[in-house]
Amino acid sequence: MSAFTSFSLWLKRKLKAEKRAKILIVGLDSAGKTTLTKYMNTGRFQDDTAPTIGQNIDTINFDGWDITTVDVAGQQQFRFLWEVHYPGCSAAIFVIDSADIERLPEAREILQTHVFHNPHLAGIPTLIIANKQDLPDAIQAPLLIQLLNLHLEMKDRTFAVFDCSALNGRGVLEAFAWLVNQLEIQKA
Ligand code: G3D
Ligand code: MG
Repeated sequence: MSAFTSFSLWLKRKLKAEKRAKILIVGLDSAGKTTLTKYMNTGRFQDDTAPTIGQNIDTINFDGWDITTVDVAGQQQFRFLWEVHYPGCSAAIFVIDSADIERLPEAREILQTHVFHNPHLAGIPTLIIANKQDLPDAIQAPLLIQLLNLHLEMKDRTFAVFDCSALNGRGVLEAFAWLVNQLEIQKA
C-alpha cells in the first residue's frame, strides 16, 4: 500500500469517528456547485456567487454531521487542483447543469475521468445532482442516467441521481439525506 493510500485511509477513519466527512464537489463550471453549497449553508438561494477561482472550502452541518465540502473550480486550468483534494474523501458529489444539453458530453467525460475511473475515489458513494430543474429544458434523472451511461458505468458503485434546484431548493435536502445515510452506513 502506498503512503498516499495509507494517509487517505487514516484520514477517512479519523473523520468518520468524529462524524465528520470530507466530500468533493465536482462538475463543470457554472453547474451550480457553489450555489448548492451556499444553499445548504444558509437554507436559501444566494445569487451573489462569484465564479470560483481555484477552490471553495466550506462546512455544511447536516443531520449531526460536519461535512467539509471542497468545491473545486471546473475550468480547465484548475482541474489539476482536484488531485490535491482526493485523499480522505468519503463521498463525491457531481453537479450537472441539466438544462445545458450542449455541455453534457463534456460533463460525462469529466465524470468518467475524475470519478468513475479515478482509483483514489474507487468505491465511494457518488451523489449526482441533476441541478437547475427550475429551468424549462432541464433533463430529468431517468434520461440523464441513460445519456451519461450511468446504468453501465456505475454498476459497481453506490450512486443516486436527484433532480434538484439550488435556486428553489427542490430535491436538495433529499439529496443530502441520501448522502448522510451513506456516511452512516460507512461508519457502522
Ligand atoms: P459553479 O460553482 O458550479 O461554477 P455557480 O456554479 O454556483 O457559480 O452557478 C453558476 C450560475 O448558475 C449562477 O448564475 C447561479 O446563480 C446559477 N445557478 C446555480 N444553481 C442554479 C439552479 O438550480 N437554477 C438556476 N436557474 N440557476 C442556478 P450567474 O447568473 O451568477 O452566472
Ligand atoms: Mg463555483
